[in-house]
Amino acid sequence: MSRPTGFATRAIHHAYDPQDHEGALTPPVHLTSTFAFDSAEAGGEMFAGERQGHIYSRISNPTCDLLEQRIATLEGAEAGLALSSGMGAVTAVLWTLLSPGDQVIVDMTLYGCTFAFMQHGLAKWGITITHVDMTDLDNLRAAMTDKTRVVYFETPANPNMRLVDIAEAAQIAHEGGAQVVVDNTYATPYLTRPIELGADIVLHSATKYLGGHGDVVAGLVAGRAEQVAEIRLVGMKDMTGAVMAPFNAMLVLRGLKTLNLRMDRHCASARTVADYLAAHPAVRTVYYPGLADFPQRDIAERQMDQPGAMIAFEVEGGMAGGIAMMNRLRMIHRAVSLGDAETLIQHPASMTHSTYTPEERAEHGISDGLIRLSVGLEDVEDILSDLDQALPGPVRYAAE
Ligand code: 7XF
Repeated sequence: MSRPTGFATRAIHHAYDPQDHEGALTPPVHLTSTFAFDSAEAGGEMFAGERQGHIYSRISNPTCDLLEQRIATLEGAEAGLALSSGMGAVTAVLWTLLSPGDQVIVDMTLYGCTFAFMQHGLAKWGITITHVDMTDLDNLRAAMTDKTRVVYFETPANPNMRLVDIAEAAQIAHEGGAQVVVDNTYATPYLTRPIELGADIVLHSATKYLGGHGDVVAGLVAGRAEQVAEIRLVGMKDMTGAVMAPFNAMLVLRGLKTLNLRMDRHCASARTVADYLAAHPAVRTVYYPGLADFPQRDIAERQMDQPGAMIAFEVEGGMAGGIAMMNRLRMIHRAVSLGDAETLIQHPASMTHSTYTPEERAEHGISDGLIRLSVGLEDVEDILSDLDQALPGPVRYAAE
C-alpha cells in the first residue's frame, strides 16, 4: 500500500504488508522469547549494534515493533516503544532521563501512581520533585532552575480535567534546557498530538482508549529515534524490564484500528452527558473541556480536536452524596480505568488517587467529593437514564 496519510488509514495499515507475511491480513503474533542468529558472528554484531535484527524479546519483538511504528506515526514521532503498562512507560522514561541531583517539574495533578512514583521512587534517589500549578505557566517559568531536566504533565489531567498549554510549556522548558514529557492518555493522538506542539516525549497508558476494550494492561512511548532507543536500552531493558508481551501488542494493534471511530462516539456521548449533568440541580460542578463555562476552554480549542470523553463532577452532598449516587447505578460499572466500551465511574479520593494523603489531595486540587466518569460506547440514552435514576430528585430524563 503506497503512502496512506489519513489517521484511520495509518492506524490500520501503517508499516504492514500482508505480502511479507504469506498474505496474512492480520499481523502475526510472534510468540517467541529469543531469536536464532544466522551465525555466531551475526549475533555478536547485533549485540554490538553493528547489524539490525531481533536478539531477545526484552529488547525488541516484531509484533511490538509494528505497534511501536503505529504509535509513532499516529503521534507524529520518529519512533515508538511498547511497554508492559502505563506505569512501565512513566518509569522507563523518567529513570532514563533523570540522574541524582536533577530537578523534575511536574503539574499539581497527576494520576495517583505517577504521583506515588515521584514521591517514593524518584525522590528517594536524590531527584528533586517540584509540583507547580501549570494552568498558569508563569509558575513553571518561576520554578525553572539550572538543574531542571524534565517538565512533566498530563493534559487533561487525571482526575480533575485541568489542561496545560503544551506549546507554551514546551517553549518555557526548552528555553531553560529541559525536556517536555506529556502523558497523553486522556486525549489520545486522535485528539491531541503533543509532539507537533513541541513536546519531546509522549507516553500513554495504552490500557485505556488505545487498547479500548478493557482486556489489556499496556504502555506506549513516542519521541525522537535516538532518545527512544536510549529509553529502550536503559529504562526498559535494564532498569525496569517493563517489556510488553507480543500478545498484548496484538490487542493494542487491534484497538488502534477503531480508535478514531470509538473516540468520535465517546466524545459525542460525553458532550451530551456533560450537558445533562451541568443542567441537573443535584450536580454542583461539572469539569468537562467541552462545556461553555470550562475555565480553560481556549486551551481546549487550541490543542484538542474534540473535548474527550472523561468527565469529573461533584454532586450536592459532597462525598457521601457522590458515593450514594454511585451505589444506585444499575448499568454503569463502579470500576477504575477508563476508555473502555463500558461506561465506568469511580471515586478518585478513595480509589485512583488514594496514593495522595488527604492533605496532599487538598493541596493538589483533588476534592473528596469528586466523581470521575468515563463515558462509554453504549447508547447515550441508556447512560443518561442510568445517571438520571441514580441522581437525587425527580426523574428528569426518560428514555424514549
Ligand atoms: O499502568 P497503567 O496502564 O495502569 O497506566 C498508568 C496511568 C498513567 N497515566 C494515566 C493518565 C493513567 O490514567 C494511568 C492509569 N490510570 C487508571 C485510572 O486512572 O483509572 C488506573 C487505575 S488505578
